[in-house]
Amino acid sequence: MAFQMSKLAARVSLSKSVGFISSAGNRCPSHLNFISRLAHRSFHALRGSASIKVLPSPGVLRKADRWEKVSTASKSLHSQSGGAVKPNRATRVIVSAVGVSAAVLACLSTSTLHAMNARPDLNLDSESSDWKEAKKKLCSMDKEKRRDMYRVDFIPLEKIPVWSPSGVSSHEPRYKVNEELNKKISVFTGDITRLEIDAITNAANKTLLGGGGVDGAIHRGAGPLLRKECATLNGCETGEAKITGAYGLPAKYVIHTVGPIVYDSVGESEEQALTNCYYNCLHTATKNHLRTVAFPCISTGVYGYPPDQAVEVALRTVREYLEQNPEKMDRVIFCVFLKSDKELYEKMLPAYFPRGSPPKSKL
Ligand code: AR6
Repeated sequence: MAFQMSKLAARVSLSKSVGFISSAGNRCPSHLNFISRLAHRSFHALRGSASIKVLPSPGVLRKADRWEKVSTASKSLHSQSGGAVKPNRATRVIVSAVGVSAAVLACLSTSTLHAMNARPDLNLDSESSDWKEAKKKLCSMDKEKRRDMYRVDFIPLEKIPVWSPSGVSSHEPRYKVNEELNKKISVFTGDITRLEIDAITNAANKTLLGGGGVDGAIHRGAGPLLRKECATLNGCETGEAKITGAYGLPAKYVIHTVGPIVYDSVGESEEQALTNCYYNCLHTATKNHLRTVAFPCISTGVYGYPPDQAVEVALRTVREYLEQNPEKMDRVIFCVFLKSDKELYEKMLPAYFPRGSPPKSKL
């Protein structure tokens, strides 16, 4: 009985702390709240029949304080109830039920507290969180801690191979062989939001407030704080680039750019605007000491830039930027989503990043 009472006391304290976790972290599953309410009601019923004094509410306590209160509360109830309280059978049934609930809840609450510990005061899911505070905290975390915060699965840089040509290129090289630059290029097929690198670039619109395609995927992955930060940037003109935190994404930053819209055919101004997108994103990255960057195929979705022309702009601009700033960038990843884009990049890369010819056989 004393054991059950101790659990009950623990439950009273825990129900408060779980309530706190629920409102702060929005991570408390509804069944926990249900158990919490059930236990609370049972406790009040028991209090009426057994004349037990209610402990002062612990309110929102620090984790250590909460556990201290739990143990004090257990002792207090134990001594108060010792022999003097003789509950009837119905009360014993209620107490047992509450005891089991408390044990289950204690386990669940412990794991919730661990999760809270891993995500200290940082809720990336809530629109009411302070984006500046969140950005600052994320920037100060090491990689292991940040990994607890990701809202999507991640792919580390080590799992993204450096590009190597498959088969013989039908294109004449347009630049000299430079093996140092070749080591900085990757082609990744898949979702850009999963890349754990310094910065991913976003094919955004002028409002920077989100949209469809890759823009939508980035905003969904990052969570509501990305939109909050974007709302402070006064939009973005075509060809420009603006940088924000990446919040729940594995990348550290998002560089937003707005590609040109192609209505009929690509003219000089569209081509220049797309060149500016790639250049300004790379420039923004290096200005912020970011050394690993991924690009989606900017403008080639709903903005209608023909992919076979866009690939040439992308490769030329990156090649020339790397030639001029070889020491400032470790890796540029061309992130392709469609099989047709993957084939285009595979076909065109040897023209912009040619490999050295293999040594000639002396036979
Ligand atoms: N990861 C990588 N690439 C992706 C992903 C992803 N998760 N999703 C799509 N793509 P688009 P745009 C590819 O239309 O043409 C938005 O509504 C996609 O296959 O996203 O520059 C903005 O808000 C394509 O190759 O961008 C703007 O209003 C590429 O990303 C507008 O679309 C770009 O397609 C911008 O249009």
